[in-house]
Amino acid sequence: MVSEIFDPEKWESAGPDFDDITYHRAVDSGTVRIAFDRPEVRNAFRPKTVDELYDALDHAKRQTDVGCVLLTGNGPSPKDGGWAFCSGGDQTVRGEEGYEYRGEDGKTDQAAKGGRLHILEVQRLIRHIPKPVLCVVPGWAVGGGHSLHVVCDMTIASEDHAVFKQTDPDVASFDGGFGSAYLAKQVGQKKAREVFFLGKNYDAEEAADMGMVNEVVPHEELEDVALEWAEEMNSKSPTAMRMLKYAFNATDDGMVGQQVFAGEATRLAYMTDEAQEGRDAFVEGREPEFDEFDWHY
Ligand code: S0N
Repeated sequence: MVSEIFDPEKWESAGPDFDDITYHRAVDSGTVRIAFDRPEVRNAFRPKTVDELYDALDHAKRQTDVGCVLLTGNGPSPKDGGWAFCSGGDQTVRGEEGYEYRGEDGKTDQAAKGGRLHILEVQRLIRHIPKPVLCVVPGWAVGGGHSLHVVCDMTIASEDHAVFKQTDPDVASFDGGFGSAYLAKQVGQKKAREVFFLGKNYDAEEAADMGMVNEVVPHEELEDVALEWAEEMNSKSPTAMRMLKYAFNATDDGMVGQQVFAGEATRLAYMTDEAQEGRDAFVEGREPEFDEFDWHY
């Protein structure tokens, strides 16, 4: 079972198989669904989970017929029925130098040793993937899991089970980037400091009132509403959606935001006759003829 609220008839495998996440594509649709699949630990991520999440997102990014990406968590927990989107970094694999992932044979994965905090690479991929990423929160969104919801383009949450909570200072970790600074852009400085400094629980309604959740949805309808939102977004102009996402990002992303936005502008410019004349002139060893092209106003 993927999730009690997941309808298997609407989905098929999206390609690569993973252990710590599931990756599906809606039938006859450009929507993909990536889900944490460690419900017994409230979908905490270990280094392997993060690697798989990165790979799935990168795969979705490269599919030109894929639009919206849903990021969610499977559930409920077979142990106690609890629901989670993600409870952040798996604290049992956090060693003195950072994360140490012990594989099936009990040996430490050297690639994960040394405190490589690569969930931040996933955050950046969510931020820069040229498609909307909708966070679908069926239960706990905690610590690094809370930060992932913050960086997604939009969030919808279960009315019955979603709980938003920041425990970073309780476990002596701190997301000083999107998790905190960008959260403050969403909910305001005072509220963001309250979220981190007090570590209170907020239900879906409170999170929506604060401005970090777009819609509160009855639990049983969460996956259906997520798919409806995704299909709505997929029906829009891909170029407009991409440029809008990058425009929203640009004001907060400094020169990287400018670079990403400008990269898309360059790609669009390359499609013009004017750009093709520049390229052709070079390849043909002649001076370019730009006279016929307007100085638009
Ligand atoms: C989620 C909470 C609030 C749920 O409480 P509840 O419902 O009472 O369930 P529990 O009985 O507590 O949990 C059920 C089982 O799940 C295990 N478990 C839960 N969360 C984790 C976890 N994060 N790691 C490992 N195991 C977890 C429980 O142990 C329990 O197992 P059993 O059944 O065997 O007893 C509650 O569980 C809770 O508070 N969890 C911890 C939340 C937390 O502190 N997370 C870590 C916060 N920090 C980060 O995420 C690091 C941030 C991060 O990753 C990062 C950020 C920026 C830059 C880099 C990084 C990086 O480190 O990579």
